[in-house]
Amino acid sequence: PGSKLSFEARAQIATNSVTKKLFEVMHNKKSNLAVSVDFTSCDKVLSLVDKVGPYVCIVKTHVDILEDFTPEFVKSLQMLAAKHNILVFEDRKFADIGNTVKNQYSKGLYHIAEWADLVNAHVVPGDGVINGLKEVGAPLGRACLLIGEMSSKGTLATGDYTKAAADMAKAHKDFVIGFISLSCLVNDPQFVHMTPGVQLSAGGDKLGQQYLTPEEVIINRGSDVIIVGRGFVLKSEDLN
Ligand code: 5BU
Repeated sequence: PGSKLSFEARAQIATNSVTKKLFEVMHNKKSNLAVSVDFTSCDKVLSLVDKVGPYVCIVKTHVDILEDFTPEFVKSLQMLAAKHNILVFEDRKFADIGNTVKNQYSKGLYHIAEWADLVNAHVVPGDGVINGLKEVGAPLGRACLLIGEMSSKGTLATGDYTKAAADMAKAHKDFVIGFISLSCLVNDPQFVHMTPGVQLSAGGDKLGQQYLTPEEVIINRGSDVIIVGRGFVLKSEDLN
């Protein structure tokens, strides 16, 4: 499954500027690794981003788990992202009516739209969630991934739900640039597929996370980007 085109060729045909930049970064850095920096302190996040910067195409954040968040954190993160040529993906998983997600995206403590190249959204509300995010994000040159599948045990995002997510993405190609999924959902080289729940050996954690191997995800299932958190980070130090 998936596109057989190179990331370089996909960058050339990409119509969305975030897609284009992502494929260029992936081609130039020869990396399809997104690191999920799930620390709860800003310093730990920043220091890991600086260390892995040369080797990754994306850093994925959960800004709402930081215990010492300040606006300066965002400035430092953006400096590191520029230094290492990385895209920033805030894994916010928006899942409300359009008017609410608009505010969650642009306001509150985090002003996510000001610094995150990419965010993601659940499709359970219907496409109002996309329209709300788009009103804020499109003028800023941001983009969104839809959650078509999840890595966790017992996920309800399967079958018709996944298919509906794919259809929603196709109907919003100006702002939705792809999916969080466990495999290639739409065989269109303009869509990017990113897969969490990846470690070098298959398995899981005590809270229902399930891991596939990079080989399974990229080669057998045709995804584009592996998202790795603890498999990458916990080897050297505890996440918290
Ligand atoms: P891990 O440490 O590699 O298990 O971390 C996986 C990350 O990806 C973590 O930040 C999750 O919140 C995120 N994630 C996921 O694991 N599974 C999903 O289906 C989605 C996000 Br969507």
